Amino acid sequence: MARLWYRMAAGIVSAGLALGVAEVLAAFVGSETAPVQVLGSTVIDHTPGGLREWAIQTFGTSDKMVLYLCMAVVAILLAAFIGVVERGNRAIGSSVFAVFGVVTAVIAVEQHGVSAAFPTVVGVAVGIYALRVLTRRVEAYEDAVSDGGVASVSGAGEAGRGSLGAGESSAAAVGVVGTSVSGVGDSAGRGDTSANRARADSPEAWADPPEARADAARARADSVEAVEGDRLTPGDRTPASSVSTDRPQPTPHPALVPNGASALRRRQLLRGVAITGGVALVAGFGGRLLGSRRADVSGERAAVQLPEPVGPPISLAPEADLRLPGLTPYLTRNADFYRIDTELIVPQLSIEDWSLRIHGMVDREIVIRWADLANRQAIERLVTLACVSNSVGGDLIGNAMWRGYRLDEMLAEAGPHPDADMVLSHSVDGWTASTPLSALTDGRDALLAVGMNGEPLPVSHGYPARMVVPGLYGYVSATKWVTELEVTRFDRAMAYWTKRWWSPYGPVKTGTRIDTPRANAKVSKGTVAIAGVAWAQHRGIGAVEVRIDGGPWQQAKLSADQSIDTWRQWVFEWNATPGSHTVIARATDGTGAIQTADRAGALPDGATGHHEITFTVR
Ligand SMILES: Nc1nc2c(c(=O)[nH]1)N[C@H]1C(S)=C(S)[C@@H](COP(=O)(O)O)O[C@H]1N2
Ligand SMILES: [Mo]
Repeated sequence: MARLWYRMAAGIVSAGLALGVAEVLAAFVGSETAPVQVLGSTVIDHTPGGLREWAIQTFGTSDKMVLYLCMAVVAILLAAFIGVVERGNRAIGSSVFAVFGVVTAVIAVEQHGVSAAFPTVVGVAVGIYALRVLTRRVEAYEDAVSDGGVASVSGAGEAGRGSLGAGESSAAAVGVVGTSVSGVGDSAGRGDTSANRARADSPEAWADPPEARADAARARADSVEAVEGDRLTPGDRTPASSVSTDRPQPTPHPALVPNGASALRRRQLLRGVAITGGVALVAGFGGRLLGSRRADVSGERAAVQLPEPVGPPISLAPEADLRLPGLTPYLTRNADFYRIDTELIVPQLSIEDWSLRIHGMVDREIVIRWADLANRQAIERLVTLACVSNSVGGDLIGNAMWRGYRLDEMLAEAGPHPDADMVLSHSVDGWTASTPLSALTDGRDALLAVGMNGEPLPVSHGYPARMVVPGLYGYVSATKWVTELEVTRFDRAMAYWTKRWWSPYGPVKTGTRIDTPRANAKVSKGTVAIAGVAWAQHRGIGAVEVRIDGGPWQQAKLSADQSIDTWRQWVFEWNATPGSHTVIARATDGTGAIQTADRAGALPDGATGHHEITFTVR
């Protein structure tokens, strides 16, 4: 059983080494070319909408962490399997390993071009080499264990020659024993010679890694030393019998006791596994660190000067935030803002490399560079951004102050054709969103945003530039790290999530969430503030009502109306009676439409239904 574990360990550390080496190379070629990223993004890209939905609902914004963990479990199982099926004389595991390498390399090339295969190819080659070496060590150990007794005896008795009679692959191990002992009887030099002969006679000798040979040589030297240190006299057969009993017994070299060969082989094997595993970890984490250091734009971001917005600065009415304990603040801090994207590694896009190309069905293609933005007028607007995957009562929604440039002005300069109806925005990594051209040109504050709450965009929220369009879910409008606006038509192009069964259109649905009391909370009797947020971006919120224990709908008090593009807080003060209570909330948007009670999941265009919680009053 233990031997199976050794093979598994050999497979796992070899695969780890492959990934580690690839990480180091990817630090130079591009972090997105590391096999972990290549495979991870492939998994994400092929995750059907429903499963993504489930993953986001279940794991929220830690969905990627979960993906990594799942991938790690699969990789470890696979690597263990590869280790178990690998044989010294039949490279079965290596072949499986190589197949995975080739597949990953091909995907990498498809994703990022020919050079993207480099980290995977080199990593897998190194990994296969490690697997071959370690497998031979496992087998040398196994043979030493099964032939151990015989080998020791024959080796001790017949010196190096004994090894010739021993099983093929145990020959090397026997050679070590024979040499040590023959070194006692004859000269160390002759012992070495016979050992070399034994090794040369054995096919295993050739398969033995240089390091193992060095180990064996060291073992020979050790044993000779040990023997001479103990003043063994020539002719003594076994060290044990020759040690005088009136002195403390030195520990004999493992190679000199029965089964010593297996102990030596085991040590070589474990050392090989430990070194390979260690190098894998250092390379993996070192490579990652190196990669992020090399590309990191956080220093550049800290030095970016945001443009001064024109017009009166946003004044937040004091009543825009009810400031109740447990109630979501009106403005979401950058650090608290939900993050949803398909990136495993956040793109590090320098302002030097950034540009926005507006092309497709336009009269003249235009390219806007970072420096060009200085000649444009910036504005600042409050906009609540929501994710289509937000479930009823979920927290994939946030409200920020965005600073940037009007997209309608930029589009007008390019001159969209009259028959165009969609803008397919592309991010630097190839993700796309389909936004109705009308939503970008109808006068709403659709922005190319560069600032969020007074700071340059955080890197994970799209630095240096992203789109923000009031009234639309993020997946059809809020492209982060945006580099291209392709003017086209809905019947000609499909965006990333539309290809995965989500709707091509994603207007935000009216929603309400009860923030306090929390579901299943226990509150003390007296006046309880039932409070939450409600949104209907670009239509505004007209009213919020609550219904307690199936009673009548009652009007909640709303926070000040800041903008039809942002959410509003609401509160209903209730004189709580002891017992268990159920509260439902619903919103009415600025057009007078009441939020539907029909329950629907997020796929394909956003969840509906009233948020309902139960709490206990004591
Ligand atoms: N490049 C890129 N932009 C993207 C996405 C993405 O996966 N890649 N996800 C979109 C989705 S689904 C949402 S809800 C918003 C979330 O923006 P945030 O992470 O800043 O909150 O970004 C949008 N922009
Ligand atoms: Mo989203």
